[in-house]
This record gives sequence, C-alpha cells and structure tokens, in this order.
Amino acid sequence: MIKLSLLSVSFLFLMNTAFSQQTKQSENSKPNIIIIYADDLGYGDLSCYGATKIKTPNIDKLSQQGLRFTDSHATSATCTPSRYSLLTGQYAWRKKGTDIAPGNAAALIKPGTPTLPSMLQGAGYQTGVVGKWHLGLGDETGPNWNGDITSGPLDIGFNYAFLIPATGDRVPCVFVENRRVVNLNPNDPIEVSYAHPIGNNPTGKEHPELLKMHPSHGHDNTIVNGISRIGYMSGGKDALWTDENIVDTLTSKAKQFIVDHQDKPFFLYFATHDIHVPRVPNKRFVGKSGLGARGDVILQLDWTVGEINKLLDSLHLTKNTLLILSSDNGPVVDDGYQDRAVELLNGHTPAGVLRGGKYSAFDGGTRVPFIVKWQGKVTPGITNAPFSHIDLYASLASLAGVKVAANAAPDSYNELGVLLGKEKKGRDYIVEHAMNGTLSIIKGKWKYIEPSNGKRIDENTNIELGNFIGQQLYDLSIDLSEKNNVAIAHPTVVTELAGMLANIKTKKD
Ligand code: NG6
Ligand code: CA
Repeated sequence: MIKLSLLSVSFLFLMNTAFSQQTKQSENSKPNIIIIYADDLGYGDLSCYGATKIKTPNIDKLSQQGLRFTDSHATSATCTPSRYSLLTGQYAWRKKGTDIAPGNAAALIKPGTPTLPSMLQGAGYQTGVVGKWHLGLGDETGPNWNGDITSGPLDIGFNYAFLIPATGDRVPCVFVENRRVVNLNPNDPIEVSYAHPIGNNPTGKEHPELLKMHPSHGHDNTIVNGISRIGYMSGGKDALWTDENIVDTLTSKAKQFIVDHQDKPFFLYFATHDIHVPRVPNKRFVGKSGLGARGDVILQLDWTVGEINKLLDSLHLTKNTLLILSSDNGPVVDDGYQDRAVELLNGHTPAGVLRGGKYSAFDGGTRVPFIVKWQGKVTPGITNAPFSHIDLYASLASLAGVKVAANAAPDSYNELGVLLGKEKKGRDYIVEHAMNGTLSIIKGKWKYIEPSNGKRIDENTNIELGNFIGQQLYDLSIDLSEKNNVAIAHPTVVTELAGMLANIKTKKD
C-alpha cells in the first residue's frame, strides 16, 4: 500500500516536472507571430468596434481574448504603400514607385533590403506569407509568369509564399506558390499587359453580356470567371482561380503553414483577399449578412479569423503565439463593381464615426481595427494608446530579441510596450499618408493635414479625400469626425505640427 502510494507520488512528481519543463520551454522560446492583414476593412466594420448591422462573432471573441486598439493606424490609405511600410519599416512615401502597383509591376522591395521577415528569419523564425502580395514581383522587367519568378518574397526573407500576386481585381488571376504559378500548363503560357489588349480573351468593355458582375468604374478589361478585371491576360487557363474559392484556398494554406511549423518559432503574414473587390463570397456566406456582398465577405473574413484562432487552440499554441488582426487601409463601399454594396448598406457605417475612407487623408483612411492576442502575456481589454503599423518592425524585433540593423527600418520605433498593452503613452506622433500623397500628422489630440490642391472628393468612390488648399487642424479629442477645421484659431499648434512634419519628411526628428 505504502509502496504503491510512494510510487504514485514519485510518478506524479516526475509528471509534474516534465510538464513544467514543457511549459517553461514553450514560454522561454520565441513566440510565434501571426499578422492577419485584412484588406480594406474599416474602423466601423466589426461588431467589436461598434457595428450594429453586422455581427462578427469570431473577431469579437478574439477581441475579448485580446487587446483592442482604438487608435491604431495603417501607414497609408491604400494597399501597396501600407504593405511596403509594414514589411520594411520605412514610410513608403519616402520611396518613389510605391503607389498602388499594377499586376505586372517589378518587385518594389529589392532583394537585400532588410525586411520584417528577413529580420525574424535571422532570429531563427520560419517565415511565411499567404495571400495578397501587391508589392510587385520579378526584376526590372517584371515577373516571368511562365518560369521561376525571381525577386519575390523568397528573396526578401520569406521561407514560404502562397500569393495572389497583386489583387483580386488585377490580372493575372492565378496563385503563385514560392516561385511558380500554381497549376500552370506549360503549353498554355500566361501573357499579361496593362497597356493593351492581349490574346483573344473577351473583355468586359466589349462583352458585358458575359459578365456575372459588372464594373461601376474601371475593371472592364479581361474577363476571368465572369468578372472583368484591371489589365489584360491570356493563357494560363488551368491556373485561373475561382473567386468563390479563394477564401478556402488561402485559409487552408495559412493553416497548413501553422501546422507544419508548430514546433519552431514561426512568423506568418496572412494577407487575406477579403474584403477587397471583387467581393465574391463563397456560397456558405452568400446572403448571410443581409448587407449584400460587402457584408457577406466581412462574415467570410470573420470565419477565417475564427479558423486560425481555433487552430492555435487545438495545437496548444495560444500561450506562445502573438496574433495580430488589422487592415491595410480604411473602407470603401463602391470600389469599382456593381455589387450593390451601396444600396444594401442598410445604415451600416464602414468607417464608424470617422470621416473619409480608403484613399483619404481623413482618419477613415488609416485608422483601422487592430486587435492583439497573446494568452497570458497581453491582458485583454481596450487601449487608446496611439500605434502605427510602421512600428511593427522594431517592436517585433524587440520581441524576438533582435537589435535592428543600422541600415534597417529607418522610420520604425520599438513600441513593444504599447503593442502588448504594458504602456499607454505610445509614440509621440503618427504620420498618415493619403492616396495622392497628402501627409497628416497626429500629436496628442491634434491632427494636422498639410495643404494640398488634390481633389476633395474621389468621383469614383465618392470618398472625401481630405485635401484642401489651406492648412487643416482638428482636435480629435472632441472632433474625431474631423468636422471643424480650427487651424485659424490655433496658429501656434499649426506651426509646430507643420514644422514637425517638415522635419520628418527630411528625416530630422
Ligand atoms: C484602384 C482601383 C480599385 C482598387 C484600388 C487598389 C480603379 C478605378 N480603382 O485604382 O478598385 O483596386 O486601386 O486597392 O481601377 S488596394 O486596396 O489594393 O490599394
Ligand atoms: Ca487595401
């Protein structure tokens, strides 16, 4: 009897030691990092951010488990520059040619450039990107769609890539895995042009009768899967994606990457296609939101986030994974297709209380949802601390125990304390970048928008771009919707912020 219980006690002791060692090991090793970067998701698009016309239960759950930011900013109001800045830690507006890229653009981030994934790779991480790239591929002449694609993610620090090369609305409508177009039949080579029609594929402009969704502006070139796109392509028939299945393909690739690398520290940059146009939800989500296609793809994104969160739980990775959900820029309702998003809004406000949206210098352009979850390390709650995506590079370097190289991430600051909810103050200022190049700076409660003679309203999307020939100053503490320009009443603040912005532009901060 005594012998038995002694045995069981020592067994228990051994078990206990083994268990605590295992926990210790996983706590001491570098945490996995996942960034789910949604596309065009607005500040008001999620129920945890106050949306009442749509329910996003999986993201709400993430928000309950994590830290929800009210003042987090993408670096730019469009995709390419935001992603450029995220991956390099350098403001895209410092670098020519980083505006919205065509689908056959050459690589915008040249091999050898220090990047977020290369920094993490150097720290022992396995690094992967799944989803929308939109940062160009290939050397000076652009990508070789029919051979090995050089100068892509694998050349700037990713070990694995599964890509939509540009966007869902730009040709070529094919996936690229590592260096190759997936399912390409060599006897049916792909040709792409953004300058002139190519091959015999019908275009939306000439054959609107073939379309299942019509463009509202632009998007009338080559038809793929009943939807006309930006740009012309021919060939690659076996490789063409089916829009309805993109969500499942990307989500399963992202999950597979996590499963494959669960034993090592990994970094996954999961750039969803949702909720960008064309909005073509999988049949599981069609009609489910009551807000039309735009609402349905928000539900689809919500499902995706739930899948990743559940997988982390089931693999027992939750305690050792920092999971970030955000968006590359603010929302847009009609972004070029007649998908009835405008008609079916039903009072939903994609930018919440913010003015403007995608493309805009107003906060609707860059203030986006941002949720951070790391069980046991990030205390769940809400933070009003300012945070800019430009700081992810240096903050994650700090997390991974890496010193940022002298030539790397020139605009990125280590704000790990803010990212993990330990600090409230955040960086001193935030710079925002609108589509036409207009820059704004936020410091404390003040937001200054530099003068611009750009258009005030984008005639395609109807979005207020925030451009004005004079200086603009808003007190965000009482006027988050940027309705009252108080520049004239506060000349000293204007001078201070304009001066700061001028210094930042010339890099003397
Ligand atoms: C615009 C497109 C828009 C979208 C955007 C890029 C037209 C008229 N509009 O030029 O539909 O593709 O570029 O979006 O073509 S982003 O989220 O990738 O920046
Ligand atoms: Ca975008």
